[in-house]
This record gives sequence, C-alpha cells and structure tokens, in this order.
Amino acid sequence: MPKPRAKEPSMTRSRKAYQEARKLFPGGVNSPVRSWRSVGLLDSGPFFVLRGKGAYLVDLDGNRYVDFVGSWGPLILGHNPGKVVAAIRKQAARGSSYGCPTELETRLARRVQKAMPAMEMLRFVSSGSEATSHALRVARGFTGREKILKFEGCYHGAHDAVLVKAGSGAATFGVPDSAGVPEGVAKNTLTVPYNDLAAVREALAANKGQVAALIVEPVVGNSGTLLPEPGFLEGLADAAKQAGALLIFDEVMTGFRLAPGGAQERYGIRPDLVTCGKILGGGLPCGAYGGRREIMEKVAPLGPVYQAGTLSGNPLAMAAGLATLELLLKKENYKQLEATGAEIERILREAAAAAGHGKNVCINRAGSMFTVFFHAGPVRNFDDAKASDSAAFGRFFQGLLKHGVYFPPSQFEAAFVNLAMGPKELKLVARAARAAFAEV
Ligand code: HOZ
Repeated sequence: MPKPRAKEPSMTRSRKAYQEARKLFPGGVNSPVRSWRSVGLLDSGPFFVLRGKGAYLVDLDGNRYVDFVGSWGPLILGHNPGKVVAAIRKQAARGSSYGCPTELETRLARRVQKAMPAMEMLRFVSSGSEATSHALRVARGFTGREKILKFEGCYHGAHDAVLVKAGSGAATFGVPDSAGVPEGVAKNTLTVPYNDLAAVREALAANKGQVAALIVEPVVGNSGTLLPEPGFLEGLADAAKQAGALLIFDEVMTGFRLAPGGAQERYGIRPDLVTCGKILGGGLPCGAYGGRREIMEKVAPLGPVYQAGTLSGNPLAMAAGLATLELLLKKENYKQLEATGAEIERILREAAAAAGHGKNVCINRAGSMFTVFFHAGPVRNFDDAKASDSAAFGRFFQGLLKHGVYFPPSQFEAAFVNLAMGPKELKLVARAARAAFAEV
C-alpha cells in the first residue's frame, strides 16, 4: 500500500479518465452521487478507483484514502474481505447465473429472517431501488389502495413513485421532484416532514381509506443522517395501523448496520414490510423485500402482484451476501462499530471546536453512520438539512481528501464506518479533520 500523503495528491490519471468518461456518460458517471459537482469539483471530477483494500481506496494515481463511503453502504467489513472474495471465487467457478433456484437463496433468506423476523416471506431482487418499487406495488395490491406516504428527504431509489421530495443525489443535484415523473404518478405520493407525527396523522385523515403504505427510512441516511425522535417510529406504526395502511421500513441503508436486525431491532418496531440491499449483497448487486406472510402471498406466482427479475437471487450475490453476514452478525462487531463511530464523532467534534467551527457544526450519528452538517443544529428533518452551508461542506470535503480521507461528496449523504477501521485510521482521520476544518 502507498503511504498516506501530507501534501495535495496528484490526480493526473484520474482527470484524464474523467475527461474520457464525460464523453460517454452524463456527468462522466453511472450514478449521479459519484459526481463531485456539489463539492465544487465538477471540472476536475472524481478520482477513479484502481482498487480497494480494508479501510482504504486507492485511486489511479496511487493515492490512498480512508474510505467513509464504502460503496455507499455495503462494505461494512471494509474492501475485499478474504472470506467474501473466496466465496465469490468458489461460486464463480460453478457458474455466475442460472435463472433457476439454488439452495444459496434459501440459506441467505434464513439468515435474513433470523436477523429480521418481520420478513416472514421474502423475495431477492438486484438492488434497493427494485426492492422498494416492488414493496410498494405489493402494498398497493394487498390493500387495493393507490396512494403512498413518504417523508421529505427520504430516498427510496430512482423510480417514479418515490422521486418526490427525494433526498440523496436528487437533493444534492437539485432535482428532488425529478423531471420525467408523470404527474399522475406523483399525485399519488403524499409527503410530510420526517419526525412530524401530527403531519402524518393529518395527511392520513385527509386521504382516509386511500393510503396503501407509509414508507420510511427509520434512521434517514439520504438527507444526511437524521435520527428518529423518541416516539416517532412507534407513532408511525400506530398511525399506519389506525389508517389500515402498511408500514414499510426501508432498511436498505440501516439493515444489518445499526444492529443485526437493523433499525427495527434497534428501535423495537415490527413493520409490515421491509426492504433491504447494500450490506445484504456483500458488495454485489442484491436487494430484498419481504414481510408478513399474508401480504407476501399476494406475489406471483402465488398471487396477483407481478414482480420478476432475470438476476434476482443471483448466485454470486447470494454467496457474497452469505459470507458477509456470516462474518458480520456477531455482537462484538456491533460493539466495535459503535465504539469506532463514537470515537470518530469525538475526533470530529474536537477538530471542529479547535478550528472555531464548534458552534457551526452539528454531527448526527447512529452507530456506524453519521453526517457532519455545517449547521448550528439541531438537524431533525430535510428542511434543517437543506439550511446547512453546503459550500462549507464542499471545502471540508476537499480538505479531507487532500489529507487522505474520502467522505461522501454531498451534504445530503451519510458517512459509513467499517470494521476494517482501527487506531491507525483514526489517527489519520484526526490529523485530516483538524487540517480540513482549519481550511473551511
Ligand atoms: N443510495 C445511495 C445514495 N444514498 C447510493 C446509490 C446511488 O444513488 O448511486
């Protein structure tokens, strides 16, 4: 591994690769969040990656970075854990896709169900976006209702029904209500502020008998990290039940991260439907949705709700997911994630205070996910997050990068801690954070 740098990294090769990519892909990237536009680096572009190992990413120019993006969440073990790589290799030698069932699917489903008992039945799909899109269709098919209720700044993937007041890249690039979403679809998506139970009850009362489901990121990662206030998630479960609507926990980000059973375990709530992705596939494309048996029995070929996918339950993804959960789902790992997360929070607070930014910065953290908001705080919903100083965040991002630390390139994303981060990385982060806050 190359040594960490003290001075600005050279990015000659990445820049060249980016200029080539820009001729082919909108913005030079294959998913908008990978662009560095919102942190003031549209023209120079993102680094291009050569490889990852443990806590680090290495770019084309040989610079290495402590990686707090972790492929946007999946890499909770760090990059390339030996046992996961071995499991993928072993499966690849037997075939990469069959379009037929395998026992791997059943084994992974059992693991998932043990961690999340709310998943009485489930379906594997290829991404978190697919999981939420199908879960919503099932909710509509089950209830016979058309409307859904989502929360401002929550992001449930890049499909029409949920690209309304959406967070993540949609918020980062100023398209929370994406062009191209038919009005007829958007009008069936009600939105209310996160952490606002009164608004939820009001919306349900105004649309009595019409709402199929409430979908929520129980801990939001896509407005940056937002924490549920005491009673909020319980109140949602109660409001959904009273309204005859289903409660969907979108645990694509939080699943297997905040606890083995995700936010539903951490906060003690049993939703009707759950969506997962990211960690579930151990770095390969994978998602899942599932929930109460009577609801899932509506899915074809048992029931009338159609959903399908050529690569659903793909054996490589199943093997990677199984190996990942096998390594991950242990109490001591969650203790370590909490401890590392707490230490990083302490380091960042101290560095912010030392640079005179203590009062302008609010850090929200749940276990191993967190966000540094350039906002006096509290940041409890999307409006608060949007009031942050994004330009200051951009300078902070650039400062960290210069000192070998890669944060999500947007104020509206969560940073992720992984199990490969240890004392050496924490020291590096402390040095980088002090320098970056001083340069803001
Ligand atoms: N859902 C992630 C952003 N919060 C990353 C996926 C993407 O949009 O590329």
